[in-house]
Amino acid sequence: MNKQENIKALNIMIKAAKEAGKLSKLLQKKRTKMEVKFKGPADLLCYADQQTEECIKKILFNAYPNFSYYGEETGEIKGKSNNYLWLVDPIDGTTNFLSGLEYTITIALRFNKNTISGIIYNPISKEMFTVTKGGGAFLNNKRIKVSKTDDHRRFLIGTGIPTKNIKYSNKSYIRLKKIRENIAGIRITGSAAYSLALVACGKLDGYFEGTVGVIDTAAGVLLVEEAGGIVSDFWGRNKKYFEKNVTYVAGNKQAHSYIVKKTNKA
Ligand code: LIP
Repeated sequence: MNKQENIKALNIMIKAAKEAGKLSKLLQKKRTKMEVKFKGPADLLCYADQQTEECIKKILFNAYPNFSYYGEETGEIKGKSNNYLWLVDPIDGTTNFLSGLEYTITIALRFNKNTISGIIYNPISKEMFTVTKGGGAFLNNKRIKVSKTDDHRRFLIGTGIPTKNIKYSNKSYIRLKKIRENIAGIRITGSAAYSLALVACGKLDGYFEGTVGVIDTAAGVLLVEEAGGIVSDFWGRNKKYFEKNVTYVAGNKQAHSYIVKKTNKA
């Protein structure tokens, strides 16, 4: 796919996210009447997840009927093209959504397992984060960069407390304590995608979380990298590792190395 074609695919993702944003906001007004199922401990599923994903799928398949697809609720749909794959999380932050809080919609396009473009949309704040590989990261069409904060006492760092694999959670509390010790503050947005987007635009200096899937993070990882940031696993290793062990550390250079250093002391 050349640059033009990648931009065309990005515009389809933006259209799908905006339609899904309108629908999910309408559904959020009926959240107290919605049936909620449990996919696992603190891992909620509701009617809006499925309806919003159907809305996105329709727009993506209309434009690219041969691409493969993997969605948080639908799972895998093999297309004629195995090279191109959509990754879709229709509501990242379902627990937030069901409580009337902000959530995000995230869509990424992969070519041969590499993310080439993606979006993260917060329909409540109307923040549309967009990114193409080699084309930079943007918020509402304005170029964004990670923060320049280099004094750890000023760091504001995002995270999430794991729900899946509770057995890991003790370590995550030790990790949180180590990282929290000498920084300005910790923020839990409830959406891995939104936390990565906030790092990319410099509102958070760094972010770390375990047990979050590539569907939540693919677009956000490219966004942070195109905004001049660094992403690795808890041990500072590259994509081959963080997508397998689903542990993520993202940030500007200083915040990233600070978190990895502290993580390894946990
Ligand atoms: C959520 C992640 C969040 C994590 C939650 C949950 P979901 O994804 O975005 O970072 O802390 O446990 O995994 O389930 O709302 O798509």
